Amino acid sequence: MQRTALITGVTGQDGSYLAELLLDEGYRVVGMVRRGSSPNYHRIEHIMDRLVLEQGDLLDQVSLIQILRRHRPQEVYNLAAMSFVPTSWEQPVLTAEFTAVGVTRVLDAIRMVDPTIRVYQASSSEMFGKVQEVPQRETTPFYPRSPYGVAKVYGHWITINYRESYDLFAVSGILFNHESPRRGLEFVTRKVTYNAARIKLGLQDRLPMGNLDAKRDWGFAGDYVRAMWLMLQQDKPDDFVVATGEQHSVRELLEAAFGHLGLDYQDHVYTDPQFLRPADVYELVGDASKARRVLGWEPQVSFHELVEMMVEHDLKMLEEKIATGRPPTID
Ligand code: NDP
Ligand code: GDR
Repeated sequence: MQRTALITGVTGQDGSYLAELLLDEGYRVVGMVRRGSSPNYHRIEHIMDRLVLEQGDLLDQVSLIQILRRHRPQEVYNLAAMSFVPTSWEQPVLTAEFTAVGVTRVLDAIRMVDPTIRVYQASSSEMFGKVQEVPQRETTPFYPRSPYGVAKVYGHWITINYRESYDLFAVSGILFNHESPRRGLEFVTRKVTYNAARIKLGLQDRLPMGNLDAKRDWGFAGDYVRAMWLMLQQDKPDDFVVATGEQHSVRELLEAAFGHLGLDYQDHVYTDPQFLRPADVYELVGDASKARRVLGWEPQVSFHELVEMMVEHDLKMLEEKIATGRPPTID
């Protein structure tokens, strides 16, 4: 019998890659979307005819229950969240409603409609924040450094608590930063690759940035969604760190992206205090040996391949727009 999966956050970076993977695996894929004043489907346009879209919101318990009742999925992937860290200082309460309490709403809906549904919660390396151990693994204590990180810690623990309280098959993937040509423009990797491409094409000359010394463990989103799926195919529910184990600074990211285009980032980049955070996470690097051992998961794309993939995508996209007389910006 064909399996059904529900993805919350299907319009986001990870939602779009996960939807592709699940369709390839033969699932019927239901995507939950928010109603906005205009549709925001650019990341899933190419698979729209194969998806079932349902309106719902993490703030609205009834919408979650109704979607589960209507489609009776075997698997739920809760990827929806307010995911941009700086915004979490601007809107800390809303961030908590989406990113923290929203998880409880999803879990409660599952508990009420069908407690045999398997559920994946999108936890984050931001929970490690001011790191207590290097590299970070499943047992490393959390020390979040933003309202977003704090909200994710709540989501992580409520998932574990519902697993232990109600015997749900509820798992939490502690994913380190993962990027792609579909990454939002405000995140540092895409900001760098998109603007480097614009500078290469003479569309601008300068790029304001924040903390260039911050270090991250960056992988490819396409690789990471496979780990999510694998976690729900196991015999018992458990939590996993998903990371490459390699660390690079924002400065190295700039060198790689601008260097790929034959540019020197130092000729173009300057520090603008508006991109510094009230409290930053200075370094993250994950130990994914448990995911390797239990799930058989391995990242396929290296840091340099990832940066090149993103730069090439942005350059091509901008060149096509210029060639066809369209504004050289993101639609
Ligand atoms: P995006 O920001 O690209 O996508 C977020 C998604 O959540 C969008 O589809 C958005 O919908 C949806 N959403 C936001 N608020 C609500 C709401 N109230 N109700 C319903 N849907 C909502 O994030 P990513 O794809 O990068 O990340 C996916 C998940 O993984 C997030 O939970 C994120 O916090 C987490 N994560 C991400 C990592 C990364 O490096 N990418 C690392 C670790 C964790 P809309 O299009 O309408 O805005
Ligand atoms: P992060 O990602 O906060 O790790 O959260 P982001 O790409 O925004 O920042 C990474 C690091 O780069 C530094 N930085 C800048 N960041 C941005 N956005 N813009 C800049 O100009 C800039 N200059 C330097 C930041 O200070 C930071 O240290 C992402 C999100 O996807 C979360 O949802 C997810 O949980 C974590 O990754 C893992």
